[in-house]
Amino acid sequence: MLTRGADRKARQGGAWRKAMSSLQMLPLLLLLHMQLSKAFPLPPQHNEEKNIKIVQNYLEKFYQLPKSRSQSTRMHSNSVIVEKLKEMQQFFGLNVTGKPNEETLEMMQKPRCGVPDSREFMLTPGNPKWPHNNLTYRIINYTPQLSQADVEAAIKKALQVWSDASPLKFTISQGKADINFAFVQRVHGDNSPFDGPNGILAHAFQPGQGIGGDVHFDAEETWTKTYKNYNLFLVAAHELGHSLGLSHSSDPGALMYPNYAFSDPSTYSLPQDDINGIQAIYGPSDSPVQPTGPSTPTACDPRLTFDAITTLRGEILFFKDKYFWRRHPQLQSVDLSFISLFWPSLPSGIQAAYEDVDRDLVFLFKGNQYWALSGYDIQQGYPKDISDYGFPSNVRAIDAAVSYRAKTYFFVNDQFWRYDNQRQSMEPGYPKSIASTFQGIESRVDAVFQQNHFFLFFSGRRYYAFDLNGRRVTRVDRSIRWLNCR
Ligand code: 01S
Ligand code: CA
Ligand code: ZN
Ligand code: ZN
Repeated sequence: MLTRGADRKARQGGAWRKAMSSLQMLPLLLLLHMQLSKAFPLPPQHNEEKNIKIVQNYLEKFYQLPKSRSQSTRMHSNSVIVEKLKEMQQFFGLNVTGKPNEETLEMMQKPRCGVPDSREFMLTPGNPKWPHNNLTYRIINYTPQLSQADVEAAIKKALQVWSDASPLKFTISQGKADINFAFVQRVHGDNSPFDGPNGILAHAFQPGQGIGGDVHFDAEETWTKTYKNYNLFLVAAHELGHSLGLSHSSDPGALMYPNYAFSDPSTYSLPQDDINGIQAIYGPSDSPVQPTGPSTPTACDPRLTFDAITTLRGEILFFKDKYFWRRHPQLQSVDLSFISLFWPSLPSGIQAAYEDVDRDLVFLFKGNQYWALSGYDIQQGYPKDISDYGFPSNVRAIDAAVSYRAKTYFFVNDQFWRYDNQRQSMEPGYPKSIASTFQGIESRVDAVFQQNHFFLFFSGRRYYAFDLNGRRVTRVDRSIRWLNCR
């Protein structure tokens, strides 16, 4: 077994080095093609193409490999693919080769990882569960990076996430306990060594005797109680899902989704998919009101509305809760991503956004606060207060904003303000009624952005294309059209 693995590793390593030295400049497509040929010695042509697609799609979906449609954009740099592959192999405990070899392809094709539309929780194989609802826990040791009180608070809060959604109760114990929490590193006696900073952050054992239910945190990670990587509460909550009998979910918004994503602990609410999962094992909560949680938005849900929309250097960003969709202008492809993945310190629920093309900045608004982004970097000194723009103090939040020809339009209820970007002041004579200037825009605006000589207003399930030259609405259609839905 060991020899075979090592042998295979050496063989493929050789092939890879050869490929690297002679084909440095070849596009990814060809390299992948060659590697896949190595993994499958005699595959028919269509099989190779299929495998390339599998790798491509998998890495795009789960490892943020930039999406590609055309030949030219498919040529990601080699090192990006290799790194993404390594990350994936690391994650699944495969040989970390950076190559799409047999076991990697196999793993990519397992339904729990790859099926795009089975967005659901998974029970652990064999459906293990605790035979009683009163569980005990114990914290074996601590990390020097947080105070003991902070570690205890993080774990207590993580336990509460699950007890609030189920009939389970957790009690701390000084002696023997069902669930033991420990910070350990590298080889630590359970045949699943940790890997130093990043990669695997923690693991947990399914319900059972002895080590069953126990949670191990990689002691070499930086553990925090903030948005900085990695928030102990969020990881502990994920691990506890495993301790209670849940496997990874394919819903990208679920706590049990394999990848770490930051979410503000102070407003944390267990996602609906995880609630469904824990209740499938232990039944509903004892409390009279059943908990509900946020559901991951689906692009083509006809009820979908947007929080805010802006362009950003040619892309269009559609904000919704803790997510945003990114639409590429030429490819017209749309991906869902987390706000926190791009901007860890931003809140969810952005209410308005606009791009100042002249300053190459994007501004995001929530309540009375706003942030400036340069590309994907938040500028120093933010958030600031919207009173900077000259809003009266009764304006507490902005519904929508858009900038065009050095003026910025802010929409609040049925009125709008106009701000002069150069003079940096609100223009006199505002607010005005939206309907008087933008005829055909009758209701409150959720979001607006500019494209060519149009303002695209979004209100509920519809959008309105307002022609700035003709000063009238020239098209009304369903909002989700922008996400390539019918
Ligand atoms: N633990 O539960 C995990 O999912 C491991 C990988 C397993 C293959 C052991 C892990 O540390 N995954 C990373 C992680 O961030 C990616 N897990 C915690 C989380 O909050 N998703
Ligand atoms: Ca690690
Ligand atoms: Zn362990
Ligand atoms: Zn996990």
